[in-house]
Amino acid sequence: MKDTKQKWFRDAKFGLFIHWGLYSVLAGEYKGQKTVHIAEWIMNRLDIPVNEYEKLAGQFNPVHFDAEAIVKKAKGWGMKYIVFTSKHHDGFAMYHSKCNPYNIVDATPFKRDVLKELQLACEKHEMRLGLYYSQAQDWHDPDGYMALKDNSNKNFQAYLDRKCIPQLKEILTNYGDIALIWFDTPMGTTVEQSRGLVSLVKDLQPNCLISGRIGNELGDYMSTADNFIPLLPYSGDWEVPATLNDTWGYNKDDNNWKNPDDVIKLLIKITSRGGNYLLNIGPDSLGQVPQGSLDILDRVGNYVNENAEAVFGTKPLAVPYPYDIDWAGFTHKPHSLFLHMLKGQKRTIYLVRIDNKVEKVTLLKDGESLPFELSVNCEGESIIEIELPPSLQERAGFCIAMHTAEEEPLFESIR
Ligand code: FHN
Repeated sequence: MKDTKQKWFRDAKFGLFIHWGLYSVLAGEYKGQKTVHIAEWIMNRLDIPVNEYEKLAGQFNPVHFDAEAIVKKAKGWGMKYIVFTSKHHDGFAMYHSKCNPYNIVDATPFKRDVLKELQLACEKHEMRLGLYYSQAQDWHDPDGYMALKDNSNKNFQAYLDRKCIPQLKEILTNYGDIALIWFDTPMGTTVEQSRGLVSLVKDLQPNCLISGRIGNELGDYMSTADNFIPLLPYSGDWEVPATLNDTWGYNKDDNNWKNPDDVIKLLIKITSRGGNYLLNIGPDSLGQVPQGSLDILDRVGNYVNENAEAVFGTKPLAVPYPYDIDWAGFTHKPHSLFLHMLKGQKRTIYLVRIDNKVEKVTLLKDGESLPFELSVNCEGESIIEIELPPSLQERAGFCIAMHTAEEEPLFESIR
């Protein structure tokens, strides 16, 4: 079990991932060829030579980038942290790196340190900032790993010494408090190399968390596979990185946006199993966040804000209930059991074999009391029946709070 020993991470539940880099210039298409894979992988998937890909820097001029607007949006959606790609697999630094000129300040006409802007905006709006850093894959450095290609002749340690370690020092020294470093795809990183990176991070910023994808079981918390939600609660600290369409980096042709109700459902599933949901946006080459993602996040943020009490700082249930039901999710805090209605129901809701003395049932968003009855059914099971008022029947996206005399919820199933 992974334990960050940091309450903020365990309570956070909801964060914003930002995948942004040179790949946004291509937006999924290079010389008339479209990538069918995630757009930030276009250099690898379409075998774009380094000296060709590098030229994108000369065209990267994201004049509409507005760090503060993004941070304010994230705050408004109820998110508690932001994770930004300081360097993705393509090797291009999205900050002013002094040890490598392949970066947004030295290599583009834009010349602005967007990470510095993000740091200042996060500080202003009290938002935690985490940094994604691709520690193993670097398609620009001749000795960085490149997935799906031959890496046998690479001197990976030379790349670590020459680029990865100096850049990590920069991002951990020049950008204020970094809440976490989001390492990714460790590939052939040895235990010793991973340990070296961990010590480097902790020496410079002892409170900075390290994602599970440092590899070699050395992370502070578990990162699930992309868009993967464990079926059952997982004790310890963990996070699901997830997309809102089918790519992380911007792809002009990907409009396969998730339904906001489904995203709410996923958020509650993750929260009810004890994890955090790190939801991605991929700004375009002008720095604009795609409208499709803004629309979804506005809707999700609405649910989160209306029901913040039942999302943040909550715990998963200690008692098992059927986690495969798709219309309800549960979270709890001492003396409160929260029932998230994820799909419309046109009937009375029953919690069965309930051993709680329920004192009050309310609609969380406005405190309206809902009628309920504690009784024993013909099978001799103690039940609570909650009658949905007509206005809530067949509706999804609301939360019912049950106030209980006991600290912990005690029931076996829901019908
Ligand atoms: O290869 C990356 C991918 O581009 C993206 O950054 C995701 C985010 O979790 N991580 C890797 C694949 O799992």
